[in-house]
Formats: sequence, structure tokens, C-alpha cells
Amino acid sequence: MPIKRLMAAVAFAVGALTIAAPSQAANYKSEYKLSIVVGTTFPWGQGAVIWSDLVRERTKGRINIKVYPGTSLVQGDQTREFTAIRQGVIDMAIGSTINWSPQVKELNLFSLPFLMPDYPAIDVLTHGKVGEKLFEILSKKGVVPLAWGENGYRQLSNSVREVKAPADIKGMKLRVVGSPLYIDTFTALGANPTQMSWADAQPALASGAVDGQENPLSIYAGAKLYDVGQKYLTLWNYVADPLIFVVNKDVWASWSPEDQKIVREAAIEAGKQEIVIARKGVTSTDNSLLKDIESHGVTVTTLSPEQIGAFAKVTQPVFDKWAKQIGPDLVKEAQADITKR
Ligand code: X2X
Repeated sequence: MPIKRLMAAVAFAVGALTIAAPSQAANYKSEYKLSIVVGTTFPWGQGAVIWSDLVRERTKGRINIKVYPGTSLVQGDQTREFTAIRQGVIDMAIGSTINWSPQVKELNLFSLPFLMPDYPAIDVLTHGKVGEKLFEILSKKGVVPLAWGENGYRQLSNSVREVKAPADIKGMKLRVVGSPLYIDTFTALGANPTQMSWADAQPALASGAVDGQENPLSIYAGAKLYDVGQKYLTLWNYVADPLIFVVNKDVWASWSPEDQKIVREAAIEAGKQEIVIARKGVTSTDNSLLKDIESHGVTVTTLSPEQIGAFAKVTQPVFDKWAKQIGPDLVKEAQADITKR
């Protein structure tokens, strides 16, 4: 092709691209589906409402997010949520690290028994180098991770007896979440764990099919588990599950850089606010939620460091086994950061 005609063709192509660009907004969906496991009254759900409201306002309605509680987009099976996000069945989510652990083994880090003794230990992981590494891993798996939130420290409740030592949960039938690490932890403690979705757990607790469960206090109280016979509650801070705000990779790519920035900043803001809400009422300076739980006739048992040590000792082999699967370097780095916190 003579050079002049070639240049004319290139100019035409560039022109066509420039004309095509403004119509990009036409590729936006009328609604983006955001998945969460619990309802919008829980701290987790409030985080979802804050995020979606901020995005709707700041994009002037260009990005309209609808919250789907109860993991309803995957029929309540929360262990399938991550795969559904990757496949685009779900556009975005705020997910627990536990529920995504079957697909992203490194997220089991937060489920290692007695790794994180206090809130600064959680924060140093999520908001430090370890958190960055986990986001890199997620980025290679079809999602764009944007921010951290928190479900919370998972405390043990049951309908049978007060639990102060491993011997107290011997033989107890306990509902556990979807990562096999939990089966190992409670088997090591002598309990009889059974894996169940949150949707199935509530009727199972109500009918007495299971004796107990473990969940953050906001979930325990929000779901009124004291009304289904869960009268013994042990505070032992054995694991905590952070939440992660993500968007499906293709959905992310379909947005303008300006809108991507809005969605990312809104996720970070919503995550910060959600963590404050999740920690409300369960600390020594503000124990209002604990008081409320006690007012329902619940025996709340706070374990001493020595008592916690007895549980940690029994579950140490589980910690060691799973540290290998998660990646010994990542676990060592997490432990070092916790020591330095
Ligand atoms: O299923 C649970 O226990 C819950 C609600 O805490 C999670 O989704 C991890």
C-alpha cells in the first residue's frame, strides 16, 4: 500500500476508535449484583449497603449495585460464591476469607487456630505486606480485590454445657463452616464437627440436630441464637475472618478509569466503617453487645490466657499441618508481623 493511503487508513481507524469511546457507558449493566452471606442488618450487610450507596451517589447512578443477601445467587451455598464471581454469575461481593478458602488456599491463614490474639494482630496482617500478597494472589484468580472488612472473632456457642477446657466439648456435635481446616480443628479437640452452610445451620440449631456452632458475636446476636437454646458462649478468640471487597475482572474492565477509582475508594471507605461497626460492643471499653447477650440468660465465659493455651496446645498439630498447605513462608511472615505489632 502506498504510504499516503496507509496513513489515511490509520487515521481513519484512529478516528473510528475515538468516536466509539464515548459509547462505552452503553456497556454498563443496569444492575450489578453484590453477594453477601447474611442480611443487611448485620455489620457485614451494613458494609454492603454503605459501599453500594456511595458508588451509586458518586457515579450519579452509572453504577447501580443491588445487594443480594443470604448468598442467594448461589442458592445459599457460600462455598460456591468465589467460583460464581470468577464466572461472572456474581458481579461483586464482600466475602469471608473462610468461604473463599476452598478455592484460594492461602486465605486459610486467618483460620489457623490461635494465630491472631487481638485486633492489632488482625490489622497488621490485612493492612500490611501479608494482605498485599493475598490481594496479589486473588488478582490472578479472576477477581479485583479492593478493600478489607471484618466478620469478626469467632466465638463458640452451644446448648449443652459451659466450655472452659477441651474436655468440655468432647463428643459435642458442632456445625462448622466450609473449610476442611475447621473439621480438623474440632476433631483434634474431640468434638464431632459437621460442615454446613449458614442457611442450613440455623434450622439445625433450632431443631437440636447440632449442639453448637462458632461465629462472631454480631452474627450470634443478630441471628438471635440465644433463642434457639445456644445458652453457653465461650469467648476464646481462636480465629477471626476478615471480609474482602471484590469485583469480577471483566466487570471491572468494562468501567471507565474514573468509575474504577470511585468504586475502589468507596470500598476502602465502606470497609473502614464496617470494621468499626463489627467491633462495636464486644471490647473491654464498650461491652454493650455482650451485656445484651447476657440479658437473654446466656452464660458468657471469657477464657484466661492459660485456658486458651490449653486449646492452642491441642490444636497445634492442625496449625502445623495447615501451615504447610497455606505456604510456610506466608505463615512465618504473618507470625513475624504479629510479633512486631
Ligand atoms: O457461615 C458462617 O458461619 C458465616 C456467616 O460466619 C460465614 O459466612 C463465614
